[in-house]
Amino acid sequence: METAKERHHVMPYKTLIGILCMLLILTAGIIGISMIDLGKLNVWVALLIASVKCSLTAIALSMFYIGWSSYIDLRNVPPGAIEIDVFAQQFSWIIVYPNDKEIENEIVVPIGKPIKINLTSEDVIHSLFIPAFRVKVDAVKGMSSYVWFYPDKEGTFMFHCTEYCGIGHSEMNGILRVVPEADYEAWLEEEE
Ligand SMILES: [Cu+2]
Repeated sequence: METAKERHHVMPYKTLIGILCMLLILTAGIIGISMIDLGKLNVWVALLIASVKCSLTAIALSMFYIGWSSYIDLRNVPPGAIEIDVFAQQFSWIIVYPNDKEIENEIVVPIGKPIKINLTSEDVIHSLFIPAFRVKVDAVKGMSSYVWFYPDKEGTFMFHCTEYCGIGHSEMNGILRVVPEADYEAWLEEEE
């Protein structure tokens, strides 16, 4: 799997896509105007048709651009993210930290650092949902997925499995604690 750093290099493409969209709008406008037979149409009607064409093209491309750039933001993990491995299983979450500390159903993260969660499943399909940070991703056996979020508020939040995975599904919940960095470091070194 490519690293967070490699993925981050996709960011300049947003600018490239913006420029391409502008060029496409311009081209569409020029083609639109050149296709109109000015001899048969009043010039103002011709300009109106051309501008409507340009506007529709611009709206469609803007919608695409907004959707695409939002998607890229969701998928590009900022550099320096703390990587935490999460293994979903019937019916709990195994969390493995960068120092190999392993714990069940509890994610502890420092405030103000991007967090990347690498996710997979040990059995059936599960889905990790952290409503407080608006992220949700499926966990599939034999497949590695990921999601990232930025914990910008301290506190205790819930996370849940949101893919029906069997009789204990509704109990497949955990606690996410966002703490000051010093507390996180101390917690990481604690024996469970
Ligand atoms: Cu589940």
